[in-house]
Amino acid sequence: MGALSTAETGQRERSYLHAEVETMPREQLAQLQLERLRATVANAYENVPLHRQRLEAAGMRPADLRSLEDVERLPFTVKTDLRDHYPFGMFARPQGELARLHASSGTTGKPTVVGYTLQDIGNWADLMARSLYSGGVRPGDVVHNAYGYGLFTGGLGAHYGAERLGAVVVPMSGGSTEKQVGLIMDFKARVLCATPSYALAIAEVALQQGVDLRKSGLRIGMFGAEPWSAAMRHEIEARIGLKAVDIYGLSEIMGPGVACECECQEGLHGWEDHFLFEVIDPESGKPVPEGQAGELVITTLTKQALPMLRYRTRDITRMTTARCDCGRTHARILRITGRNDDMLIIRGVNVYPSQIEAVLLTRPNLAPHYQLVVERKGILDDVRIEVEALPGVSADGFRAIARDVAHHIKSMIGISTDVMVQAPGTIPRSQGKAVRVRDLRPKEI
Ligand code: DLL
Repeated sequence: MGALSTAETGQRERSYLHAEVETMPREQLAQLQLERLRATVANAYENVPLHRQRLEAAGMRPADLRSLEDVERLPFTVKTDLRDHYPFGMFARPQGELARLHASSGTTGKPTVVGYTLQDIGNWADLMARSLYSGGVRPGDVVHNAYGYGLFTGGLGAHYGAERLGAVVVPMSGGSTEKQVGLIMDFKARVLCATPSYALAIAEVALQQGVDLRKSGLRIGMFGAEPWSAAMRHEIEARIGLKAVDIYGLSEIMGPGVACECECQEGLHGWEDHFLFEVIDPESGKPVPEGQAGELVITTLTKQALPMLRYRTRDITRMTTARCDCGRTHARILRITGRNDDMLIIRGVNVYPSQIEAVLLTRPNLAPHYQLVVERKGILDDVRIEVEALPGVSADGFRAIARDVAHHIKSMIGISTDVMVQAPGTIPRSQGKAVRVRDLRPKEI
């Protein structure tokens, strides 16, 4: 029999894929960041007209960066910059030096296109391999990759990382859920890569086929690409019988693997040798004190084809540089609460869907599937929560659940909501990023 992994023995492991850099003292890490920041700003200044114009307008030249704090003097970059310079206007390398393009389709307008040189792809594979390893994946593990392949960065990002690590990848992509279940069982996958909502959908289809994934070989889930609450983590861990690890990333910066949890599961290590992280007040643009919530801003430090200066992610989080039990020195992003764009203002109260999710998952007789429907009633916004009862609950039970949920949302979040309990299987299941909000408010013109 092979040696038991630490996940099985319950001990905390201290082993790293890139030990030297993952445990580098923070002063040394800061020095490395400063050197790389200078090179990145030079790359942006010399090769991207938009960055040059903005840097000149701010009176900044690459040589003016004397310390890491000087990053605050750099102008921000936002998503619309990429759209306004569609498709390749922000690339710092000519087409002949590119190796790959990815794109994300927004809900409106043109997609956001991102490009990579071969070296960018190599760094990405390294960071994804590091992320998978820190989550507990090991060479030789069968990795069932249910992130979508294609223009979305999830599929190919996880694929290259798993290969780089020496794992055995099953390039499944999203969809054909019944087939996914069969292959997970037959190939004895140890690792599942998927969005958290799709992982739940796979578990549900498995049960319908009479397969209990808790009895499968799955031990680790590398879940990300959408916000999910701690309560959702517990739900998934209980239903599939694995350790659910949070992984973060975005295509504008690279793709998955910008930050990832270690086996301590107490925040996601942001890989600071390749990225510079800041948390700012979204209103004032000024940094918030460490530990306070704000918008995550990321500067790439090694990207050749698409250097990004102070990219405003619109993701809301907190960061800490406190030491982690795993021994890694890289700062941690604490769970992404949600995106600025997804924040609902209900009767003056700011609410993220994940806060509502956290309450829903504590209530009995509810399935972990929900949607929020936002409507305009007069001049006020109104939210209806559509949830699903577990199989076997009676119609009277539906009414009792609705009252119970409304009561708990009111007392925990402070908003009054309509709760609509529906029959099992009614809420659409996701195959990638779940749609949590249906916004029926009239569009502003
Ligand atoms: O979702 C990359 C990715 C793929 C990350 C697979 C993790 C796993 P985009 O499609 O560009 O890239 O979407 C990026 O998704 O700004 C966040 O709002 C959200 N997001 C990504 N990971 C997480 C996470 C990929 N772990 C956007 N928690 C980001 C919460 C996440 N939100």
